[in-house]
Amino acid sequence: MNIVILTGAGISAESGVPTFRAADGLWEGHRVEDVATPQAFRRNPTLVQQFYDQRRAHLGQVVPNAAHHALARLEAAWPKGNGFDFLLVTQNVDDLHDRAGHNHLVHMHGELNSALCTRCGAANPWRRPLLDNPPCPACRQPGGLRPDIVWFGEMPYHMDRIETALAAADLFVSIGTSGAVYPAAGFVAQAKAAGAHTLELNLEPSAGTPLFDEARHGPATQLVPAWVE
Ligand code: BJW
Repeated sequence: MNIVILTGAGISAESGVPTFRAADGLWEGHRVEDVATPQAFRRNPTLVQQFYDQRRAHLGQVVPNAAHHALARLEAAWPKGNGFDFLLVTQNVDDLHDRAGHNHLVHMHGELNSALCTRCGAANPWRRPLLDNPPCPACRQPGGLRPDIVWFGEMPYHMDRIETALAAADLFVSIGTSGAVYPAAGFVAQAKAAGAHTLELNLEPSAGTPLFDEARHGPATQLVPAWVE
């Protein structure tokens, strides 16, 4: 029995991390699409570094919620090997799944706690501001570090591992995502084509709801523990 779980911003909402497409999804008046692109970074690197520096700092004020903990319990209890596998794919760049405790987790849109060197390509663990243009810890060159975030038009991470897991999935569960951003929005169709049962857990019906075999709507901190137990 292979399970693939996809999470989005909705799972972290009740921890106090804002979602992207809610009424409050603006950052100081900017749409995410205006700060989360390579073009925005070229146009105004200071603004984009500030956006991510603030969000990285905010991680210190939030903790995993009941939904993150329920998924960690599920992974710990899930048999592995001999036809059983577990993969948690998150679109989130926060570290709340990591802190809840996972060994089978991929961050497809990158991580706030990582800095990518545009000169040598190293991904460096990173907790401090990037605004001051610190040198890369790997190559020592200054001024090349950017947020290790997959922006619009860039290739998401771990696609080979995700596609392999989807092709073998028996169960696909999507939690707290609007289904507005590809390629993640297409995972339900890929899992279904592979013969998986598909379940959506989201606050409200999403763009993708009709594609799922089953949908349950409500807050993640209630839906996810109830589904896991
Ligand atoms: C709750 C809740 C609670 C609230 N409980 N639920 C035209 C057509 C098709 C595709 C494209 C197109 N034009 C361009 C594209 C491609 C583009 C794309 O999809 N654009 C769309 C806007 C159309 N995609 C890309 O460019 C991607 N790369 C790519 O495609 O490369 C080529 C490729 C080719 C072939 C194979 C593979 C790749 C890259 C996408 C990068 C996304 N980056 C962002 C920002 C960076 C991260 C950051 O700054 O933090 O990632 S965008 C933003 O959206 C962020 C998120 O991860 C992502 C998804 O958002 P999410 O998580 O769904 O959040 P929301 O806010 O939208 O939804 C929250 C949901 O939770 C809602 O439904 C609520 O109801 C719910 N909720 N509270 C449960 N308490």
